[in-house]
Amino acid sequence: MSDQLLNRRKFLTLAGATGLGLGIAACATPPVPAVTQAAPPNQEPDATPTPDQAQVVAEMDAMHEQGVTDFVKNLEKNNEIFWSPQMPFTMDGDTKVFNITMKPVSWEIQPGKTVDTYSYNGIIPGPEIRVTEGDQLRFVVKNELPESSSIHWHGVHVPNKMDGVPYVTQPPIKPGETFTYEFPAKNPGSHMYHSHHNAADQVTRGLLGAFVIEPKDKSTEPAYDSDYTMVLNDYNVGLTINGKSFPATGAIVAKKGEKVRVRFMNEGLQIHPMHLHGYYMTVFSKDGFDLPQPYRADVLTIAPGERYDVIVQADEPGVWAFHCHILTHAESPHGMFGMVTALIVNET
Ligand SMILES: [Cu+2]
Repeated sequence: MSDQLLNRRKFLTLAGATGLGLGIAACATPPVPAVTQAAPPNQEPDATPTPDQAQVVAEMDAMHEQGVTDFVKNLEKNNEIFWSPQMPFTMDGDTKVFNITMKPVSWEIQPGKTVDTYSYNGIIPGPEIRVTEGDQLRFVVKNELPESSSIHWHGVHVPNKMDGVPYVTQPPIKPGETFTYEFPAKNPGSHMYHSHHNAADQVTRGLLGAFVIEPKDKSTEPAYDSDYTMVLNDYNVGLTINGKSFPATGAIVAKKGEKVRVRFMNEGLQIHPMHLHGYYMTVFSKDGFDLPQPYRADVLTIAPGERYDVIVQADEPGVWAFHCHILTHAESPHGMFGMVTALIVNET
């Protein structure tokens, strides 16, 4: 995908051509100059800022600009980790064997903001599990955390004793212990895996990841050229997409005409209405089940635990903001932050 990445100059050209800077400025809350004296009737009050107010405006705008500049400057580097790698496996006969270690990690959410937290195999989200319907799967799960845990395969149809809920279907995996899960990949779709022990804390600390079962017969799905997963989170590691907060987020980079598939997954504690500027998303699947009738939306609200699959037909070149529309999750007087990314559509 790196050959699709914009270099900085191209991005800036696009940003200028598409009014990215103007769009962002328009989203900010401009400081309202104080009216010190009532204007005569039917006359506009004098909105000319005083020198002090102009200084405030300049400082606020500079902070907004800095965020976008950092996002652009680091986009290529950020994209290398923003889009989760797939979890490697080995074969034991016909069984795909995955090793998952639950362990502490020092995780950088954005430059200058690093948290000591939990992970699967050292990254947040954990590596994406991607298998094919009908595969036989084994997960060898080792606990190197200072507390017990378990893994629940959210949305995946498993035998009851593999469901990963301590004291309901298994004992907790205590520190230092290993537990093995084994089941076939039965139902295709966009699913998740996460802790089901002290979950409000553990999941939002980073014990979460995507679990995609591709259908054996791909003709059952809409056509697409590229496939991106966005895991949303909002508590212990903050307002993040794929474990990162703007401007440390990456972006979808597409060629004009490309059909982009996006899989939204909410592992947080709040709803997140994800809004794509300039486009509509064709929503065709919820929780791994194809909808009887796809529908179009430019804001798609994803509740905790939900997954949605959409297709975006990338026809209009430019840099398009793509963010949670709870605005306290996306923009402050200091500029954009948190759950903000972009769809970047190149001419070629
Ligand atoms: Cu949100």
